[in-house]
Amino acid sequence: MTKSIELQKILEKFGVAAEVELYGNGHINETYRTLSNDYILQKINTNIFKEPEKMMENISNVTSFLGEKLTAGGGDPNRETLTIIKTLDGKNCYRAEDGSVYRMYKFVSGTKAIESGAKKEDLFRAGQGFGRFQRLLGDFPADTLYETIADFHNTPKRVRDLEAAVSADIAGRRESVRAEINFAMECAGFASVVTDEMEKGTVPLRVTHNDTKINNILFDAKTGEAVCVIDLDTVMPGSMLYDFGDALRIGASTAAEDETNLDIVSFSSENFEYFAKGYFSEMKNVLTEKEIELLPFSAKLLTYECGIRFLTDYLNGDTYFRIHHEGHNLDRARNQFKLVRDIAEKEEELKAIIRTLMQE
Ligand code: ADP
Ligand code: GN1
Ligand code: MG
Repeated sequence: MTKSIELQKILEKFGVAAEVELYGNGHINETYRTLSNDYILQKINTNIFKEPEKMMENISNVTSFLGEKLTAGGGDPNRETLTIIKTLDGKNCYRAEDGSVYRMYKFVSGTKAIESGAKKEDLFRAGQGFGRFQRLLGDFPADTLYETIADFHNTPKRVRDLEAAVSADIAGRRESVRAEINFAMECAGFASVVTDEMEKGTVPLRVTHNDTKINNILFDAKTGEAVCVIDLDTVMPGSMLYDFGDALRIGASTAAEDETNLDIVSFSSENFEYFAKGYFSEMKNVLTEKEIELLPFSAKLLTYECGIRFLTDYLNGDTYFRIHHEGHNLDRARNQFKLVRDIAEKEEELKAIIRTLMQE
């Protein structure tokens, strides 16, 4: 069966007949849009998400909860949160005979995703958008959430995964990335800062998104306002520091995540400031002292964590993140490590920005 016929058969399960094309730049799922721009069809990556039905139940519960809050606040749930299109037999996703799993969402129209090169205004709006998302989920019953990926932001565990990949050297690439491995290990000392504070209780567990890269929030194509937080696969209990830091990883970078000219890769303190301003407009009064203190650090931690995940995947032979060319994961890792160095140099400046914003 050709891909197109195969997809038509899948679409029928959702009661939709339409032409589709590949869409978006996600690293995990396979995303299609209908040419009519009505629907998004996604093939869920079941190597990563082992129990997609349970994950979809999380997403269904979270989007229903958000929908009610948005309606109560005069918002538009059809635009401001994802809407699942169920299969004709009432399920949140369709499991084909070969085990592949598909889901469908309403296409959030009149919006754009920002992949890189975000401006400070975009960062303010992204901060508002992700902040609002967390605020609205502040009283969501966290214990009802299924953990879609265990230890997702457990950075010390990510370091151990890297060590295991280095030892196994399954793709025979270890010697070519000695410098990167050494850098990763030199930084490992700060990997446990957030998990340690969470154990102490100074950084509380909240319902968080856990994958706040800037293309996981859609902006109004005309006004530029943040409209809808998408990619809800990893909504789980976590720290707000994960969401704050991860959003800045690409949002405050002066270049794309896979830019290989590292001279043009740096961390914009101005974008950091604007993101924090937007985030504070929703969450300032909710944060603990420790969370506030660790905001600048979170950008470094999450960038480091992502860098070591790319490096680990490179060593493992590129089995996790979608790549578009040989060495893509290594390019991404080097890029993230350049940013880590830059954030480290700017950490005092970033702390001063937060102090000033706290006084406003
Ligand atoms: P991945 O897990 O692979 O990152 P995403 O769910 O983030 O998959 O989708 C990939 C891209 O598809 C997004 O960055 C966005 O550009 C686009 N997209 C996803 N869902 C929608 C939607 N409901 N409406 C419009 N665009 C969407
Ligand atoms: C993946 O799914 P996507 O492309 O929005 C990854 C994130 C990484 C990011 C790096 C489930 O995000 O954790 O930070 O790539 N998502 C998952 O760009 O692993
Ligand atoms: Mg995504």
